[in-house]
Amino acid sequence: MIVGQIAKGERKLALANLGFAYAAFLIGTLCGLLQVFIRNDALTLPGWLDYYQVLTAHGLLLAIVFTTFFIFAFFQAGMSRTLGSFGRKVLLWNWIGFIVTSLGTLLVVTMVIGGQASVLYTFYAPLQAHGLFYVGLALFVIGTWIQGFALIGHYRVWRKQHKGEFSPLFAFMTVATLIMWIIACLGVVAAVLFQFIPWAFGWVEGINVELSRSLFWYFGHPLVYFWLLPAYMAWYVIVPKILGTKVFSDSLARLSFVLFILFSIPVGFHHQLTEPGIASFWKFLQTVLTFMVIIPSLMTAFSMFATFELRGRELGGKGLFGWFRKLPWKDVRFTSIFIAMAFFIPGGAGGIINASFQMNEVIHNTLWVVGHFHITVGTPVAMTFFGLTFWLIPYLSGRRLTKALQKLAFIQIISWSVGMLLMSTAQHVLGLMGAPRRTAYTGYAHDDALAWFDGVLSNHVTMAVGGAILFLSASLLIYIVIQLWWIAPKADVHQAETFPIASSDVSATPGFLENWKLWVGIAFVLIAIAYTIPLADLIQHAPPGSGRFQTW
Ligand code: HAS
Repeated sequence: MIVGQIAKGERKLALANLGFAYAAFLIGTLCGLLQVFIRNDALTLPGWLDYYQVLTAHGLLLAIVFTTFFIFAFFQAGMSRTLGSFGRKVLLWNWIGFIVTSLGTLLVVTMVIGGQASVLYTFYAPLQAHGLFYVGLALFVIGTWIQGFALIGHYRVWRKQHKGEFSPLFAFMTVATLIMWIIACLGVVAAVLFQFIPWAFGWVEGINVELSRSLFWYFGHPLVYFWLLPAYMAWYVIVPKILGTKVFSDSLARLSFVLFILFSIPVGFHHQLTEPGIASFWKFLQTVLTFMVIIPSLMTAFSMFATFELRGRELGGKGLFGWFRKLPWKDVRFTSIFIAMAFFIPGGAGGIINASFQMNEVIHNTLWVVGHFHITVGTPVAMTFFGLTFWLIPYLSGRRLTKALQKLAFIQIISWSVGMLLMSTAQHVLGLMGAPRRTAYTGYAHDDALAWFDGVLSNHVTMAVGGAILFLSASLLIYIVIQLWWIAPKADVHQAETFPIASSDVSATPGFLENWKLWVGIAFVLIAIAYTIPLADLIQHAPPGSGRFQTW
């Protein structure tokens, strides 16, 4: 086996996850293309296909399926690379988890395509999907838990064999992300098992709508960090290696992940600031905690700037910004991720606006929010995953990113950036003017409303042009993936792609950062403070449960 390569079992497993991820990506982006044209009034769907069906498929396939399968591929390959080969048991449980996750996904997608579940990815009650849609969701989560626990098991074995040592940064970050994911899913599992399934199968008559939404958002906000943290792992651990340097600060990196475990969960009410049934005090408390979860992202930004500047100066960059020119711009593995980071500056600033109580009144339920998530999950996260794809697939398939493919990769990331810039800017501006989200184009009969769409950027055409460029870019990416997987030339020993992991100096890292019991304990205390009373209120003072609505 080539040095730094991982065992065949893990390679197959990671590739299986990637295959699922990119199949979902292709269908999901096609749904996105349909949507922008429908909203632009340029396309009318045939009677058997509904706008909300397409929107549900788009959100689920891209935000949930593409991300989750990609993340597990990255974790499995990286854990095997940094902690050593999986034992038989770990590998088997990972496969079982993968199969359960896939079965759940197929069930969910079948229900959506069959027109039984046009409830969007937030599946808000009282919209009601077929019971099997919720069963599929439960299987999906259980499958990820199985894979997650198998990876944590691998880490535990390593720690037993390496008493007193810090785990490699990649493994530490994987475990932190999985811990957050497992705690976060408790909310959605409770809602699906105890509320949605009994209600959808007709075992109980009504559903407590506000409770189900609160349990969803208990999960829904950390969900966005489940997407973000693997991207941060690439920024902290992979990017410095590509630059030829080490991690800026091991303790800063570990602390930022610990802060995500603590503060990413007790903040879900910032998605419900306009909803009744939750007292203002609890909304305020969770808004304050939301501002706490911004801190680890600011620490990450600081760490990235420091890495770039220090390395650029080492390479001879002079003056205030001379270091900038010394960065490896011709390497698509770096440039893709840099662009991803740059998009997160307005993306993160938008998040801070959303979280600000009064400003949320202006943007809530408007296209602004759609713009926001396209420049958070849709670019910083997705484009980091593209950047990883350019070396991860060759690493797993034993092929090479040739010069010609690298050129195509550049076209792909640039077209994605242009498409996203056009589309998300139009969405932000239209949202500020009041254009609603989660609706098909309604014709906007009123003159004042029609005037929103006269601006250069504030019109649905810009959005549609952006969406079309994005779809072309997505198709190009699929072409590159196919090439790297099956067609590009095989790499010999000298050309073989490596899994780039930067070295990280742990000499000043305090031991308590790897004390999981401490962090999980504090996380549960914060969750109890933020959620016990408001959830108890929602249960105790519940209105009569709502009946079922199917609007499609
Ligand atoms: Fe958000 C709604 C608040 C981050 C995703 N968010 C959403 C929804 C999604 C989403 C999907 O408070 C819609 C949900 C739905 O369907 O209803 N969001 C925040 C806050 C943050 C935040 C405070 N969101 C994200 C991330 C997401 C994501 C990350 C996906 C991955 N969000 C909200 C709120 C709502 C919301 C409200 C509800 C709105 C409503 O009313 O419906 C923070 O985590 C952001 C902190 C980030 C920063 C940026 C740091 C910058 C970095 C880059 C450094 C760059 C470098 C490159 C080094 C402070 C790390 C240098 C380059 C140069 C060119 C110089």
